[in-house]
Amino acid sequence: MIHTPICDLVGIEYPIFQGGMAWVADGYLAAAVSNGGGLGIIGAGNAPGSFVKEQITLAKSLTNKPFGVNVMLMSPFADEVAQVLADEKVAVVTTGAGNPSKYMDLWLGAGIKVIPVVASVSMAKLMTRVGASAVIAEGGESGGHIGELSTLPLVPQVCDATDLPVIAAGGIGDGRGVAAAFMLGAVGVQLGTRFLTSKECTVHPNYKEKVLKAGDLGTITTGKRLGHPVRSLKTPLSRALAKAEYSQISDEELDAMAVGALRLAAKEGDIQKGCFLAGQIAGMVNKEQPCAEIIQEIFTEAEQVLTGANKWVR
Ligand code: TUI
Repeated sequence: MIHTPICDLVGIEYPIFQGGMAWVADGYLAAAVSNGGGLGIIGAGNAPGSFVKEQITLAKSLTNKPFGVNVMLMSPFADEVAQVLADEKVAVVTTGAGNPSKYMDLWLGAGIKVIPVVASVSMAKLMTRVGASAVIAEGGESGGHIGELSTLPLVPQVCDATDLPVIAAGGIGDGRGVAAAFMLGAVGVQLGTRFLTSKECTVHPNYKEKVLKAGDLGTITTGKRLGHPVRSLKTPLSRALAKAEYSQISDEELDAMAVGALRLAAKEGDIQKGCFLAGQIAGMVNKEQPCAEIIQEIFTEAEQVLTGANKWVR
């Protein structure tokens, strides 16, 4: 059995978090992951505080286990969402796409464990200084907004830079990836894309189908010119965005091409105009499974891999 300090820190059975995917990770998915023994996480994305509060109420009605909420720091509603989380005293807050320092006093004062996503050593050091409980080191293999580094070089460098527990994310899709993360010094993992295709995930069926059918080269990164690179599935929209990036169109026009596209993918399943965020492990998932089964399967495999890890050593 794999048991690490992150299990005790947040009160979970298996050291696995479900990524707080914007427009995808609702209270229903978060509760299913928490009931399966991991840490379910509601994705606040660009939603207002009232929506996040509803999802917390839904999750609380479906599980007695701890769950978390991810704050997308580029959201125009980040301030009000931050206050809702303090009022609701959620067990864990994770953050993404920025620096959460200004909310630390509020959250720590409410007794919340704050676990920011970091994409660099400098951000890991800063989060250590401002009182984070752990950090999630997320490599650019992941879906959505990504940093510069890949998981393999990022995780050990973050582990060397902080005494906090480190959770690895980006490019982890099965037990082999989990075992690899532990080899790099992580004490937990966060998976997004693998849970997007779970039975309990309420995202539009077209989104799940596109992820399940994607191959190894099924994703593309766009948005670098605007300063926020994003990984998504290859679709008519993402191909058009990739092409437009090297054209003469203005930054404003480029930005406008993607407005509302995430909602169109997640809620309408719009194959033409939707933006289907997904990580590189999309090529590794080919069936819809219950969250509890995903967690069991991953840790059974990780244990086998770790037990036999010395098979080449003579
Ligand atoms: O946040 C994510 N993934 C996301 S957010 C999102 S919504 C969105 N949609 C379109 C454009 C932008 C966002 C979809 N996917 N992952 C966590 C993550 N955080 N990855 C990288 C970072 C990160 C980057 C820079 C964290 C901190 C950071 O600090 C920079 C600074 O100095 O503020």
